[in-house]
Amino acid sequence: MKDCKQQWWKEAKFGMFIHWGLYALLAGEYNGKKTSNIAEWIMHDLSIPVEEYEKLAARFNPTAFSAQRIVKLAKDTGMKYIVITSKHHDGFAMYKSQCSRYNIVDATPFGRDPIKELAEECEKEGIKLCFYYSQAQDWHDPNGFEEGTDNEGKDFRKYLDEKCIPQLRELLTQYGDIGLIWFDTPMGITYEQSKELKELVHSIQPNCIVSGRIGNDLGDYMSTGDNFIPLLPYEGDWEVPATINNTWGYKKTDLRWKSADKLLRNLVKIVSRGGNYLLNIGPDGEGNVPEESVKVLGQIGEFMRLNGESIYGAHPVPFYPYDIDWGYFTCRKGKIYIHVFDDIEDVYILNIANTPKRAYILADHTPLQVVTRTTCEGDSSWRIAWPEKRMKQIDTVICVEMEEDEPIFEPIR
Ligand code: FHN
Repeated sequence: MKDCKQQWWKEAKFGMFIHWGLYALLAGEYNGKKTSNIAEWIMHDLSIPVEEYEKLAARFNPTAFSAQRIVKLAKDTGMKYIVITSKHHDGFAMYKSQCSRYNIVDATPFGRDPIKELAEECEKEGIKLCFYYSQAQDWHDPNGFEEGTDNEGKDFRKYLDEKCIPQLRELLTQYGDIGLIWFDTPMGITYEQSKELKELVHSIQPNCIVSGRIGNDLGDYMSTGDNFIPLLPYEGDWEVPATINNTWGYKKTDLRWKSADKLLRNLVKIVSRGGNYLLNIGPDGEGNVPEESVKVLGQIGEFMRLNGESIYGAHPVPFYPYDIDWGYFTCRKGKIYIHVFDDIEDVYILNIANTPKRAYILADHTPLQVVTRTTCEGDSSWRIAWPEKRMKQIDTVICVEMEEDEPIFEPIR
């Protein structure tokens, strides 16, 4: 069972992923050819030669980028940490790197270090800054791995020593306290190499978490597959990395934006099963966050402002109802939160033997009556009726308070 040992991460529950790099300029299309895959893979998928892809740097001038706006967006959405691509598989560093001039400060007309700007803003706003770093795949470095190609004959050790390790050192020493390093696609990395990277991170910043995809099951927590939400609670610490449409990097033709309803259901579903939700935005080549993502995140933010208590630091309930079709449950000591997404007449909860002290709608504290009932077979239930008028919400959260020390339990059968 994974235990990342960092209380901030266990309580945060909701983070912002940012995929941003040179690929944002292409927005899914190169020389008239469109990629059918996720946009940040365009170099690989359309076999763009390194010397050609490199030329993008000379055109990359995302002057609309604003660390202040992005951090505010994360904060207003109720997200507690930001994980940004410091180097994705294309090998381009989105920060000032001393060990490779292939970086946003030295190779572009932009000349600014967005990671430094984000670090300053995150520090000011109390958001944890974290870095995505592609440790194994590097399509720019001749010795970095590339999926789907024969990596035979590459000197991966040389890549580790001359790029990966020095860059990780830079990231861990140039930008203050870092919440976590989000490693990805470990491919053929050996157990010893994953261990070496993990030890490197912890030797520089002992409290910095290492993501599940460092490889060889050495992560401090478990990352599920992209957009994969487990059916039942997993033990220990885990996180779902997820897209807001169907790509990570900006792709102008991908307009399949998930609705606020869908994203909120995902968040609540994940928290009700014990995980964290890392939801992505993909700024465009000018540094703008697509309007559609800003809009849905705004709606989630509204929910979080009124109902955050049912999410941050909340746990799964230790009893059955993962498969009710109208909503989900989260809890903390002395409180159960019933998340009602569908339009149901009244809320009927079976197989719960606690005695509620009081119940109310979390968003506006409207009191609710809970009728408890125990049959002669020993089945206990709660029935909660709605008030005559209620605020329209995607997820109406009912908070039921019980005795602080009373565990949540099923009736004896
Ligand atoms: O290949 C990457 C992909 O581009 C993206 O970064 C996602 C995020 O989880 N991780 C890999 C695929 O799982």
